[in-house]
Amino acid sequence: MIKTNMIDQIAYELLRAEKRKKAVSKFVDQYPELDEALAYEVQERLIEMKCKEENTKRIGRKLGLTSKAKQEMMGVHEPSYGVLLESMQLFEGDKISISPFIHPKLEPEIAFIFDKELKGPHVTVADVLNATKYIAPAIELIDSRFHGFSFTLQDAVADNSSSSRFIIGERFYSPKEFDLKLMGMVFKQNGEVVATGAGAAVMGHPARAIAWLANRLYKVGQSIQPGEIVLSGSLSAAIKIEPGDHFSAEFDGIGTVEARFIE
Ligand code: OOG
Ligand code: MG
Repeated sequence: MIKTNMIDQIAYELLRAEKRKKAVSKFVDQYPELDEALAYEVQERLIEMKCKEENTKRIGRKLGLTSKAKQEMMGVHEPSYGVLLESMQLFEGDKISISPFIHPKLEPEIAFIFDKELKGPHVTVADVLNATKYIAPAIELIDSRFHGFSFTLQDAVADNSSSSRFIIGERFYSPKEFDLKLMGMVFKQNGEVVATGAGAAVMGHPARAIAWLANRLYKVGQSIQPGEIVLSGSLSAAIKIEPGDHFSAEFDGIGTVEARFIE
């Protein structure tokens, strides 16, 4: 198949899977030529299609597969990134219906909000902290469009790194007040602890994941823009959501973000 046809076809099938709530099989078997670079082209095409269809716009990025726990769970050895759209943002206090999703899971994350451009190729942890206006506690709802969350890195990249929705807690702090690698986190489902973690779970330091992103984006002529939100990756394994669930992710020093789900 001609390259552009393949890109359009995969992007179309992923968008249809999301809209119809019907998971698809991974694409690498059908398209062995789908390498990481092409997968990011699919992601770009998918995002253009979603922006049109949902009349929305880009507001940031997300990192995926940044923790050892997540990489082992998914059998991959490097992180991925995706795009956050305005239509994906939910707010604390919303009663979130799980009916639009295929098999939603939640992840506790630290969000970074930038007020300076962050441009590779040699971005460091210190550069990330200098460009960050605020950090905030966050929750990401992931919902892979692949059956049973079964995919290779290329499939997940094409699928915008399983992104679906996110919530940024309404407390904002300067990252300079904290040692983010030592920041502890307790994740509760209906009052019971289901996961714990520390910032260091994310590539040794959450800002290191952001530096990886900036340096990776440089290779495709892009950068992190002032005003953008970046989710730095889950501090623990993702937890499956059931209707009626109440989740809280409490971070040392920056407080708690909560999410409530209905049928
Ligand atoms: C890929 C996305 C993982 C994270 O924070 O690690 C992710 C997946 O596990 O489906 O968002
Ligand atoms: Mg995530």
